[in-house]
Amino acid sequence: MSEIAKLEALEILDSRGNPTLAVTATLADGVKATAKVPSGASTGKREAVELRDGDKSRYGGKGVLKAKEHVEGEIQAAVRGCDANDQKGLDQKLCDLDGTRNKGRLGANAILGVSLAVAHASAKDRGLPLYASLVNEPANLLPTPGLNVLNGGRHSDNNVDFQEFMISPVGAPSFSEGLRAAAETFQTLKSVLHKRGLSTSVGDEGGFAPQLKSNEEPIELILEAIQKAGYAPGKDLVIMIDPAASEFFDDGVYTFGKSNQGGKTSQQMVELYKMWLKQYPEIWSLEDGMAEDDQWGWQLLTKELGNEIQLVGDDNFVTNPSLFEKGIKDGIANAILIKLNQIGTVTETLDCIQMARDNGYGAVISHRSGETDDTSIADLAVAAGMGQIKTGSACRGERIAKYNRLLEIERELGSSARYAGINAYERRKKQVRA
Ligand code: 2PG
Ligand code: MG
Repeated sequence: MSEIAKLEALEILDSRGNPTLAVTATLADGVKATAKVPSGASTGKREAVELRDGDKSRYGGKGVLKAKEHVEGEIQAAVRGCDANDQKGLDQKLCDLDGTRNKGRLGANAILGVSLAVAHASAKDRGLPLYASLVNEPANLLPTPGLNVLNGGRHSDNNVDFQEFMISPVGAPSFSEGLRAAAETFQTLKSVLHKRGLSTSVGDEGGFAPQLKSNEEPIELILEAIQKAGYAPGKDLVIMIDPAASEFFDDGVYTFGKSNQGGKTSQQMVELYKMWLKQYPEIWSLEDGMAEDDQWGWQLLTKELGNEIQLVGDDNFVTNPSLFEKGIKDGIANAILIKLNQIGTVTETLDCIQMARDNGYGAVISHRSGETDDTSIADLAVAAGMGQIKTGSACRGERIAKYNRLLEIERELGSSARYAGINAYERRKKQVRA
């Protein structure tokens, strides 16, 4: 048994320049590990609570000194002496100690920092990489990445309503070759934009964020870039979209406010997606196509398109096993987005992934728009073995850190490494045909 001896927390900055927590766990034998907590912008209402100080004289109220105090005070006192190798026991203890349903008392940032730092310390203590120590079965599947090369919505100040336009190198033979194809396409997209006199400044997740004429234009530009980079759209690289529709849904209407293109009902949104799929068969995944509170719209979307493409639930499931279970029963989506800080512990995150697997759902491991150089999600993606990750574009250090970690894991696994490639996509198509 390796006992937890000490917990320390530090208020650091995330990629948007807002405070977040770094937690360091030290074990009795001196082994030490640190985890840094991410932070979202387009958050689901039912996410676990990120505790902020609310003291307007510091960081506009966004400081996390209370969460730091909780880690070093109450949490440390409760978990000191606990077995670092018993992640489940630790996470249960953290949830019980908090005592609320949404981790609002101690803060999901404090709790996740501890949960993840101890996971790292335990791995180190056992001489295992994190991806191998998180699960019992051998983990050797490298995920297919979705690179968010064009940013809109809450992640940029351009006039594109939809938040993320991603490219996914499904046709590559390996993770490293896939990353290369995506990075080359990203560079080509830069010159495509540049030639048209469009801005090549980037948004929060490293994708370009130009002013465009419509919400379709990003797709056209990306398809052009894929081709110009020498790849086949729909074969080598496919498109994944995250409109983050909760962000522009109000009073039963989806309003395209940024592009000033009016409003749509749920039914009309489904019609729009159907039209896009006809026009752009390269689209194979749609995340948060409907708002978290639009249950009827989600059911309609799943009924109409669930047999054709991947439909990922993010804001509606918020990596919460009970919400996800209900969503599955209600026939919503066919995949889930997985973000550690939406739920706040490693164990509950792994439970959600297991639930996806058990129910034939896909699972996409994801970063947040506010990130640090922490690379835990790269290891989590390999541990999960579900074959998909999205962690931003091919630039910005906090995004690249995760892709680079996956390159390291691929090298470390050597000949046993497998690349998910087209598999997640094929699996869905097969399910559909069956
Ligand atoms: C999303 C995420 C990550 P945020 O909506 O999927 O891309 O954004 O972290 O702002 O919630
Ligand atoms: Mg999302």
